[in-house]
Amino acid sequence: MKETAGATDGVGRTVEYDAAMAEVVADFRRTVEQSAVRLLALGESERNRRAPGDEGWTPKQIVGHLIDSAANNHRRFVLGQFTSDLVFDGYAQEDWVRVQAYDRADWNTLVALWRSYNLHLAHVMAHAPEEVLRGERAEHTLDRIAFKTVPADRPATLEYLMRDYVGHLKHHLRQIFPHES
Ligand code: NI
Repeated sequence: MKETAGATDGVGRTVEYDAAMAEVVADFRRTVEQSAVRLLALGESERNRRAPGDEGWTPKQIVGHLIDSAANNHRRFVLGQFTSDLVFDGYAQEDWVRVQAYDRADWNTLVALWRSYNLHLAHVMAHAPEEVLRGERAEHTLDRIAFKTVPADRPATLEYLMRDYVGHLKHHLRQIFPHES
């Protein structure tokens, strides 16, 4: 699913978002480490088979898209710690996947980059001060850039954006490994 087309669920106070941030980060790290092992074990034909999903991407393109998501959200997670708003641009996701020719990239390199980039984002999340994470921002673009959007007239938090990032990552991993929770 596109990050710009997620279902609206208000400010995200659903069961999915109730865990403490430390648990979210621990779960995120575990997901990344375990998935990296499983991704590397995929055979050549499995990596290049179209996975279920609106985009019709292969696992290679999905991992590429997740690297793009990591890169775009990296800037948001950093900037959001010293700006008062959460006003960020989206990115043309299909175009990013296309021009980077992820379908022809080396699989081991892609998975290693995906793993390392996400472990760094976990580190960034773990070191963001709680008051910064929880501070409500009236001005934001999460009605457009979030996976599960926040209405423009409701405040958003950096914590929400980080949790939403992990939710998006898991959504795409389920396209590759549909039998996982
Ligand atoms: Ni996506």
